[in-house]
Amino acid sequence: MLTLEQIQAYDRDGYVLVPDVFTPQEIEIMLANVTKEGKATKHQFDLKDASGLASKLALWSDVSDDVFGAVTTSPRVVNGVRLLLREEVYHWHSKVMLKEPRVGGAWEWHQDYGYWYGDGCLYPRMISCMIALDPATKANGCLKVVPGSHLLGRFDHGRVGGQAGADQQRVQAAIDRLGVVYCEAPAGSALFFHGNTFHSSEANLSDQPRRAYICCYNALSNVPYGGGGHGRPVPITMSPDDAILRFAEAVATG
Ligand SMILES: O=C(O)CCC(=O)C(=O)O
Repeated sequence: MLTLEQIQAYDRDGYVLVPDVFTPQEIEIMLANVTKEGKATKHQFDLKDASGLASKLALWSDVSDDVFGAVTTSPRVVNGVRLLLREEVYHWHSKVMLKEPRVGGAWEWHQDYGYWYGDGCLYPRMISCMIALDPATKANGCLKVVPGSHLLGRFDHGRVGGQAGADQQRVQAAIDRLGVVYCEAPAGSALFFHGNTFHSSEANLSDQPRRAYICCYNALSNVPYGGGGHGRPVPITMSPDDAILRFAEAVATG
């Protein structure tokens, strides 16, 4: 459960990093599911940065009856998001982010609501929760954020490499005023960030992978107009707190 201080930090900064949300055993199970043949490999594609380096990404909108679904519906994540948004939420989409050693590309500065806006969401009442599967460091391309940028409103976005990137001059002005924080994060931590928080990450030129699982949620009051968008706008049925361990046991015992 988030503390009052963590909620206040999120309101002020547009992000909050919460350590030890998942145990080393749970992270090991998630990583095994990232690397084995299945959902994470089936949906995988490359997204190039401006210099041509690629990050791998697998994205889906359904809540599957597996380890990934257990994380997406974990009360540790969903209750956090509900507390930060102060309302009921639904699952928008989830994604596995793979930054491979030495070749994993950068993510350009953007707001997630920069493009979710185009899906027909009227408000930026949307939150992402980034779960570190490896320790995320400056060297392997951890997420960077502009603190307080969630209060700037939505900037225009265009194409930068294969990605959606925000108006670079305006982003630089925001950085000059607000600064940048490198969100170095231990494995098992969860970084909650607002749909309008500016974020990016640098290429992974280290020898270590930087893998993460990001679950994204929308407020139930913010269902896109026009029938577009991601996910099914229904309240989330939360999984039991030991669901990840139970899935792994079920697979192990056949
Ligand atoms: O994985 C990263 O470093 C960046 C991810 C990101 O920017 C996003 O999912 O919107």
